[in-house]
Amino acid sequence: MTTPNTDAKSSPTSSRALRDWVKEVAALTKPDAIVWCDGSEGEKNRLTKQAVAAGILIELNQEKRPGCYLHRSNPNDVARTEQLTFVCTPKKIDAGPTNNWSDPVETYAKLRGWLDGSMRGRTMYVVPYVMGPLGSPLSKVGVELTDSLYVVLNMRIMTRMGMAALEQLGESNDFNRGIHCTLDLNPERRLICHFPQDNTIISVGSGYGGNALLSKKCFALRIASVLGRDEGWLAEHQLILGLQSPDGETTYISAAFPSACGKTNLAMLTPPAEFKDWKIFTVGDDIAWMRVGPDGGLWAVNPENGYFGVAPGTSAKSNLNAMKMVQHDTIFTNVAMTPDGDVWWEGMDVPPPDGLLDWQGRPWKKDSGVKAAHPNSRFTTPMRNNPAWSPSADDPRGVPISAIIFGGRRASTVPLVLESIDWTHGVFMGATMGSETTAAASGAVGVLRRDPMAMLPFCGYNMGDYFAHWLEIGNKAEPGKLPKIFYVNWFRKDEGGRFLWPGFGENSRVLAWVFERCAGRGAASETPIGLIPPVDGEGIDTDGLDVSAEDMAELLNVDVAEWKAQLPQFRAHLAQFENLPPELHEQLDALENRLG
Ligand code: OXD
Ligand code: MN
Repeated sequence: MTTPNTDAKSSPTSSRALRDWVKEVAALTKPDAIVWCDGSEGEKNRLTKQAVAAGILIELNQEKRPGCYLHRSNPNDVARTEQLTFVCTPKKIDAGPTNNWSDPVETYAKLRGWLDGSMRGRTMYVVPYVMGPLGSPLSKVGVELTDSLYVVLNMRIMTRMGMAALEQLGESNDFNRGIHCTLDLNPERRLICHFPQDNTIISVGSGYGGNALLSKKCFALRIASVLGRDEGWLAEHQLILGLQSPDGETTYISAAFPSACGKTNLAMLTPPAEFKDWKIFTVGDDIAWMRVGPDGGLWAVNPENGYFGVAPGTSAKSNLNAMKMVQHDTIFTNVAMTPDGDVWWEGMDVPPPDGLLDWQGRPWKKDSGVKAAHPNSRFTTPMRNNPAWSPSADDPRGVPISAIIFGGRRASTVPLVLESIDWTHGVFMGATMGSETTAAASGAVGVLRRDPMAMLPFCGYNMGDYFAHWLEIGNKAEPGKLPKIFYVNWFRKDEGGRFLWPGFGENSRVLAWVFERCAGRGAASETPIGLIPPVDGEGIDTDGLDVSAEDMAELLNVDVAEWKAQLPQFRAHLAQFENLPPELHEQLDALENRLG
């Protein structure tokens, strides 16, 4: 519906607060038109046509990839910009040492200046959306106002968007307010600002997913983590999967890994032939909202409705389900294009055809030494496209979580899998986890950074308080119902730099051990850093696995000297949190004692 104004008569919402806010933002940004998105197929078709006509989307080969389009970003706008991302709380201490902070009054004033008249000559789209299953008590409503058609079409995939959201909102004023304006994509006027006290986000100057699809990192993590702190639940950077054993028993596992460490691959992995009786179903691939349920256990929903996955490295071997799901109704961003209008990226396991255009649309040469697809190129796909999609993703109750896995990219030190001694030790493992950086955020790649619970760029408040909140959740749950906490590392290398573990589908062997531990069965050996599967084969099922006994021993080796060498880093990392809960200091002391 296109309207030049936001009167009750012409807007489809019965929420007066929403009408007033849309009116207020329109008065500031002065768009030529306002379009309220209804989420219908007709709307999708109309907006897609407009996007193609405007050159925002390129239609791909509709025979090979029906419903698929390619978007090429401005080359200066291809990843999250953490240095331009701010948490604007009245008190700086509430943003904590890991967030950029700016004063809310000054920041609002500056942004208002930039937004004034910024949508002149443009359309302002009103995108109402629900995060979480419709009608779930765990769900939340957000509304994004944006001048970007690309954002609207992506939001349509990533969230439950349109009339359903207005229905869920009803007359309420309880919704996240997100204002997004691309301005002129000038990095000098790019800012992603969060005002948790007002449940508000203002993002300007970027069209990149993590900066511009405000439902995702901005609302479902940074703002939602604050809502979770205040309302007693957790908003986490975690996938959720259902693991079905050969007996048909399903256990739900969530897992936190930093960006581009394989969450999407793990969430929908295909077990190898020897493991074909195990099945994996995807509930979510990036975000989990978790709450202690009436039974005292931890229940989780995936607030999203689609996947915004990293394309390079995705292949039939690494993620067959992803290759199938991006076959139709997918928006690709910054991948390479073949002469017949198909897509290509590095690591697809298909040789690049002649005549390829790179992610910027330039002819690409095989030996040029430059990548054809941007390393952070993406696909946006509806979650129902995934052959492994779990219908429990739509269950308003969520799913009961039996295990939480933390992990990162570590070439050394960290064993293939480790189980925490108890919840508090698990929180300590999450608080001190580290990973070598990737291309999902701008900045150096391959540097070890401590990324607590994979939330470093996404926790909207002081991380010291966040750790305390995790401990409180542990106290709130029934002790016997709390998930077990694990730590995995698929990326360990030998001295020559060779990966010791094949990863991908074979990771299901590790999940099977986790499953058995949760069922109170699998064997485990105690070490100073936690419990690991015994090396003698009682632990990880290695039947049919092409990994030597020496490599297996190395993968599960706990080198006390290496761990001792890490203690000063742990101490320095934890020291930055003034209000660190004493339990975590105690955990560090206890680890030091156990290491001797
Ligand atoms: C993502 C990210 O896009 O973590 O999910 O960067
Ligand atoms: Mn992510």
